[in-house]
Amino acid sequence: WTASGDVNLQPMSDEFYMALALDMARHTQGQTGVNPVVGSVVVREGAVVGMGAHLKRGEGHAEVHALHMAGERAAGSTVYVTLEPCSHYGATPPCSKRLIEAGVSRVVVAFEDPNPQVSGRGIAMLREAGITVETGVMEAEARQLNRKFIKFITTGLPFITLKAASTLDGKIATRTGDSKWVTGDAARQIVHTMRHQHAAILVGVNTVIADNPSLTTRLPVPGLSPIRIIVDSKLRIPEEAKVLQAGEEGDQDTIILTTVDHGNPAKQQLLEAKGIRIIPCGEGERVDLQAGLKQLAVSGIPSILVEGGGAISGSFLAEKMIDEVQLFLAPKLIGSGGKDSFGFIGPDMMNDAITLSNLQVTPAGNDLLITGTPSWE
Ligand code: AOF
Ligand code: ZN
Repeated sequence: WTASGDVNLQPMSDEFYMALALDMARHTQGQTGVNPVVGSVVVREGAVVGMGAHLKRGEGHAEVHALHMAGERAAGSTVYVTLEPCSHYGATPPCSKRLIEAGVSRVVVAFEDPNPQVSGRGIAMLREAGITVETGVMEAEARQLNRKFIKFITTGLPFITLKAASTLDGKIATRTGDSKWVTGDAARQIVHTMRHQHAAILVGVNTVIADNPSLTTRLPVPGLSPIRIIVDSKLRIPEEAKVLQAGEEGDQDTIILTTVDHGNPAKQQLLEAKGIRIIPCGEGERVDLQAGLKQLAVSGIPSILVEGGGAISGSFLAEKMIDEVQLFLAPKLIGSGGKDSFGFIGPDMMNDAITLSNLQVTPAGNDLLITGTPSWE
């Protein structure tokens, strides 16, 4: 009966209220753009008097919503926030200033804001004003929840999730190229949730040619559809491809990463006339993925779900650009003629294999979902 459903969590502890703030933040994943997900709870004399979450970039921060709900009762309260309150004038005035003005007594923070514009200044402002500040409460959970924001704000590159769905022997299609379907419904539902939680989804042009996917989010209740990015070095994309048409809501964008030398200016013009953004990056035969990712980050894309196929997934792995792997495994075996899920030339020695840590194994219907973090040192 605790906020997180965890029976081991002490009621009326800092963790109890931080878990509630984290829950609110967790439910807004995918909707805050380049901003973090943040939740806040105001507690006074043993009662929750305010709650809030940051819902959308440009709108109020979590603490502001929570303080607004608390009104006069914020004076003398303890405020829980999943991220250090900000100290800068951004789209909104500093939350630390607002907390000081509200007369709160104590602020409990999960972790310091890695945004260089803040990084400790918010906490310092609060302490200077005589407010007791505690940090590090449920820090690991809070960092995990904002891992995309942390990568984006500290490196200027998007967080890259690699998703693949393969047979137990690591194949994404049979020897004839048939791939419908490797995994079952439950796994595919999780993929749509992943799409909702990423700013963009990326595939290679071969996947567009082979499968003509629409790459939108389709869930029992409406989800957010990511921007669609196609890696297409020679602009081979078919004009009638579904990814080039506006989605049902008509609002998702499509971007094509290509080469400077794609040699097809007429096709480029045609695509641009359809409203497709073309980013030339890389000379010669291959798209320079690193350069492309930098440009995408500058355009305000903090996270990308790479959904294949094998060649693209392989390139991202070979170039060490993956932050997280989400691998669905179907209990099927199709033999050596099948298509590899990760098409890269691997190392000579087993010792040099790409190794995943923080491994989590979750059943998804009849399939398994294995989540891990590659270590690139
Ligand atoms: C908070 N509470 O709820 C959020 C914070 O563009 P702005 O003005 O919204 O500022 C965004 C930055 O503010 C973001 O990069 C992060 O450092 C912080 N986000 N801070 O105190 C919140 N969303
Ligand atoms: Zn703020």
